[in-house]
Amino acid sequence: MSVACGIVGLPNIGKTTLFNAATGSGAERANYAFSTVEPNVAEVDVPDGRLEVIHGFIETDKVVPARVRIVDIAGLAEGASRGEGIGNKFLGHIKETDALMHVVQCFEKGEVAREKPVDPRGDIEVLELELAMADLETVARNADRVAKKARTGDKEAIFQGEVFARAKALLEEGKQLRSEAWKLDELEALRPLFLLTTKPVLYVANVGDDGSQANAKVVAEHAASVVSASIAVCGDIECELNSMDDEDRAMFMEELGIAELALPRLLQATYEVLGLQTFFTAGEKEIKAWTISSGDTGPVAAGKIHSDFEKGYVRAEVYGVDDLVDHENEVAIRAAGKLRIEGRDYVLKEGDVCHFLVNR
Ligand SMILES: Nc1nc2c(ncn2[C@@H]2O[C@H](COP(=O)(O)OP(=O)(O)O)[C@@H](O)[C@H]2O)c(=O)[nH]1
Ligand SMILES: [Mg+2]
Repeated sequence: MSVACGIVGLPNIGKTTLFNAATGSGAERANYAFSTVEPNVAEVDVPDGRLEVIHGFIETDKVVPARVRIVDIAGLAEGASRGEGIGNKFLGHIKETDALMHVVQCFEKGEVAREKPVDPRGDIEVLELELAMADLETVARNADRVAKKARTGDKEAIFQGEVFARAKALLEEGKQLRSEAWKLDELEALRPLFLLTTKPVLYVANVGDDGSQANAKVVAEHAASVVSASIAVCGDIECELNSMDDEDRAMFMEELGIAELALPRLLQATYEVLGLQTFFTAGEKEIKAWTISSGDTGPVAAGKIHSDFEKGYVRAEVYGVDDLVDHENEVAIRAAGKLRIEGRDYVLKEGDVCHFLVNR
């Protein structure tokens, strides 16, 4: 199952525009393969130049990038958590995602006029309060459930009750649970609740063509203050660039001083906030990018390919993409002593190319 990322934010601030820009929906898009699962769900290839570098040296039938699922979550207006309007239905969609992209309006002149001046910090607060209130409802319901069991002396239920009580108190203050220090067993207790405010968040400052640098700075400062990441993107320009052919796009990007499209940066930042990294397998059938968590060991990585591989893992032969560039093929890498043999405890490095040897 690929990593899933939910786009959240107040209404009319460019969520759907960003979704379209990122997924190529509504435009002919040759650069990034995507498939629309539902109107608001798309799977996008994670652009990774290293795949083509590897392909430059190793013949293969197909090149398979990693994929990220992006969900455009509408309906999160102020009051959504109280079930006003269509909010609650959409809160359900966010639960299934691994991370949130919180889009914040930084552009000054939208087509939909705002009642108040653009206020990134205020907007972030309003939306995060909605997320906290939605979580509060979930936590309170579950606290009632485990309280009954705790009265029978059930140790697990007693522990869960304590964790839920602490979460409830924090949410009542409007706090985001991800900002709290939780122990591993406490996180385990919270995990089945799929709480929104525990998900890692990437703040996306939607800056528009007027620059809006001051507003973007406010978003960046907020992100830094809560130890999260932020990124500035111009949603509507990206969307327009997406509808062009390669030649026009290159010309406009040069004219506008845009060095690269936002999607690779967005996905890279998402990987970072999620603590994810990539490893590759390369053979004559396919060259493929796989997603793992930072700190994952050889057996865990092998288990991504086939669940049996985790238990059957014997060792891995590992090299870096740079080694391939230097030596041009695996035989030469081995001859140069650069092919590493790694056991069960090996912690993968970003961009490792691996052959796993497994007992089946
Ligand atoms: N000026 C400007 N307008 C934008 C930008 N991104 C979105 N908009 C406008 O904001 C309005 C709402 O956009 P939409 O993506 O539908 O917002 P959503 O409700 O958050 O999904 C549309 O009229 C867009 O044209 C931007 O980067 N700059
Ligand atoms: Mg929308």
